[in-house]
Amino acid sequence: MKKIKNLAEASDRIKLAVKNNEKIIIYGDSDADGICSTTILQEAIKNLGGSVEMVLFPNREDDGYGVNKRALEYLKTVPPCLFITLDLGISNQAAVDVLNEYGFKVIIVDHHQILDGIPNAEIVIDPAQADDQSDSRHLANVGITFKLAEELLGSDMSAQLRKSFLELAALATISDMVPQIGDNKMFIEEGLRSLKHTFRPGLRAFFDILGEGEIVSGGFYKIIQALNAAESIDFKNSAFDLLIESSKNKAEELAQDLIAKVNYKQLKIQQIAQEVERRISQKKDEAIIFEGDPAWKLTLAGPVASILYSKYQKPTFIFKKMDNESAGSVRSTKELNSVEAMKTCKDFLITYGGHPQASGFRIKNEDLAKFEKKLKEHFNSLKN
Ligand SMILES: [Mn+2]
Repeated sequence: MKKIKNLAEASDRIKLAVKNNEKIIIYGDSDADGICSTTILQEAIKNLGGSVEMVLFPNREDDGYGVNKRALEYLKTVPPCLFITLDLGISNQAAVDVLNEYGFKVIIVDHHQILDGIPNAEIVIDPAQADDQSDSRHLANVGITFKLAEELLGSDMSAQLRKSFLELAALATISDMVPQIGDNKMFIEEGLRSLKHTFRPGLRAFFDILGEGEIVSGGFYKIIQALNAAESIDFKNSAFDLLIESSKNKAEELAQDLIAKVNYKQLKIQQIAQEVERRISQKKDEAIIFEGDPAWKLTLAGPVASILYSKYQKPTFIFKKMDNESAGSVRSTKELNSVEAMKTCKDFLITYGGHPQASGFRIKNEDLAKFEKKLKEHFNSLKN
């Protein structure tokens, strides 16, 4: 099988940066896939004898997904430096132009669908690129990052380090709900097997708090939920802090805090889902579910959309309505491709992107009605 396009190039470029003592920044997404990818890459670079100057995660709720305006403002004075994105970036054409202007050298590592074109980065890894012949489109970002770590370290990757990376690859692969085939299946099987004996204090903490029995019978979902529960504040993320924590006591504290967040989040998700169900009870013939509210948290829109999508089997758009803009999450099927649907609205969407089955968007409130109407027309036309 062919290697992922630009994997070797990215590896060589990172090695060069380490050799030349270039500053390296990692900018990762704030979910389990982004956080686990970031942990693996940072530790791989450390094992090369290098170091990562700064690790950043966007606050999706307040500042938006991807390389957002606040990040660009924050990063202005940092270059020269190598800037690596993980699990985001492929839809950030304009932001990458700004990063280039500031003097960053950008490497994008992403697995989301390509929109209008590929950002003008020095190196772009995304198996969704048309000319990527690796057949790795099913990988979560963590799978790509694992392969990048293998490329970086080669035979210097000890068996123990490989296992430790596989544990993270397993958790994030399950979390991202990619098909459990090929390498994904291997990550999950080998990673979960190793997880029970993990040396990583941040993961060990869950076994100590919840008990091994509960975790194993729960399919490790408790850990995955916890890794997804942290919100990034000032570009920091406590789930990432947990994964890189070396003290057992501190790790238990952080894990405990995340578990409490999960419980609270579950309650909120149920409440919002019930509210949406109440609203759509009068709209049974509509082709889609399209609901928003100022009181709903953007970070809960995805889980709420997942619940409603699986119950009603309709493309589901759930959003938080803010003062001037709304932002939301979408769940649908591969056939009823949500990214393609939003492409028909790209002239008035501020941002959009993701996977056919799971995506997101940001829009001006004045365009919401037009958006809903166009989406309904689009999905109705697919039915006929
Ligand atoms: Mn991902």
